[in-house]
Amino acid sequence: MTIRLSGRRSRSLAAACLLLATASIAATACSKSEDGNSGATPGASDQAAQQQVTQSATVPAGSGCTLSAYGAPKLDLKNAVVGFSQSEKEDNPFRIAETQSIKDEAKKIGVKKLLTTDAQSQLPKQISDIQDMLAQGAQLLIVAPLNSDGLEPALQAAAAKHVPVITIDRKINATSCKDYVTFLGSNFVEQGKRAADAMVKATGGKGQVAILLGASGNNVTTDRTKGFVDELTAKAPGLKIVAQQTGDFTRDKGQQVMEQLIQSKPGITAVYAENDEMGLGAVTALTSAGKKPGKDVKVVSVDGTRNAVQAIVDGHYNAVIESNPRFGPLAFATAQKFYSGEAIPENVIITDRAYDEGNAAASVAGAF
Ligand code: GZL
Repeated sequence: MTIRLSGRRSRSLAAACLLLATASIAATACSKSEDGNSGATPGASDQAAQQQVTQSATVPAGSGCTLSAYGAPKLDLKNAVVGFSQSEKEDNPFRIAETQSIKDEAKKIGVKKLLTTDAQSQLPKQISDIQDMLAQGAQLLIVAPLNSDGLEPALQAAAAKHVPVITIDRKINATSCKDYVTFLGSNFVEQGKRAADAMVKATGGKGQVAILLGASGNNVTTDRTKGFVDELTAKAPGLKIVAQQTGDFTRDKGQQVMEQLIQSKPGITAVYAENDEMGLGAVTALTSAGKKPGKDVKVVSVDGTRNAVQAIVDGHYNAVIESNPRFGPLAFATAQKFYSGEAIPENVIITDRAYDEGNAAASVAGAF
């Protein structure tokens, strides 16, 4: 069961909307277009744009996860020790913005102590990070999982101490309201679909496209690929996918893979990168090879980092679909609701924006 709630204005409104919506109160102030993902165009005023989530249904009575069903003790966040487990090293603006958002909201709420760790993209380290924070007394865990599988030892350690886990960013293959309370994140299939629509617009639906896949082992890569491939198959059979290779969500690997593809697939006229860092690496490779990214080779990616949106403004990038990492307000608002006894939906899906040549200049300040 998924719930969405829209509220662009301020983090407090988004949080208030979440509280209203999942208490099954008609939150017209928070409601927005049903699809939510129409991609409200960000404006320069969105400097501190918080996450938008769009309500698509009230929480049916008796569903969702409550504190008593989960079996955790009540907790006043102001007197709590909260642990945040980051998955990838913070040389990716997505990760930097995500961690900062958690820190900022913890400070705003006045959490007694926030513990933070970074697994440096290593699953064993994310497991030990979480176990270490539990040993340090963490009473609530917010986790950005590296992979969809493999966190069981950490989840079991949290359950043994009746410490709830809120997952953000990537979805884990585990049991909601037992191994974790809820998933807060984007609709990644939708992101892939929207990237394909942007690619069709940029290419006129013809040419040869290479896909720079994200890291393996997580639902983000799987879903962004599925969304893109299915939409292209349906909408633009004249746009042929000639290569799919992982760039591990990093700029260096994205550049390396693009350098190889330029040699092996010289007919490439478009690149879909499953995150901005790989897309920017591809731009470097294309430019070094004497090509004109954004012009003779179209580039579309996902995240919404400032560097990628600026590349649209500079003319060597074509479109970016946002994957908003600013989970702080929503994560803590969800925790506040959970501890107040409200039922939390299994999935809380955020609404992501989109950037192209029509809005990039006015919106780059709102990118991260
Ligand atoms: C998406 C997140 C992805 C980002 C990448 O929620 O998991 O991981 O899109 C990051 O930038 O590497």
